[in-house]
Amino acid sequence: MTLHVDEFLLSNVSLGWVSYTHSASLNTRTLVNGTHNITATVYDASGNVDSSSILINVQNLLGDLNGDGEVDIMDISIVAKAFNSEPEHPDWDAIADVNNDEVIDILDISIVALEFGKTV
Ligand SMILES: [Ca+2]
Ligand SMILES: [Ca+2]
Repeated sequence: MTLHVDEFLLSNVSLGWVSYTHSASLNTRTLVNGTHNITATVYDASGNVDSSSILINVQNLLGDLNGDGEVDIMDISIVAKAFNSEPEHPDWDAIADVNNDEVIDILDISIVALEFGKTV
């Protein structure tokens, strides 16, 4: 997600053009499906505040760990690579913890396997 500000206005009068970009990361795969509101808020040194919002629609496919829109062997391999790990283990990959129980095991593989072949 990137916020790009080009022009600052004071009571609809331009204070000049400024090029400023700020980026932030948002892993939408960790969000529940549905509509989410993202708000960017800008503060200045005088205490003025303004914000703008956009809506995003998240439709994650259960088992699609690499986010390519289908559940296939690549997703199974992500779980297999992290198999038998817990947080802090070098093989740990949070995305492979499909059931969010902080261990990557046969339950995670079975969830992906049950969804195998599904597409967005
Ligand atoms: Ca996939
Ligand atoms: Ca798990």
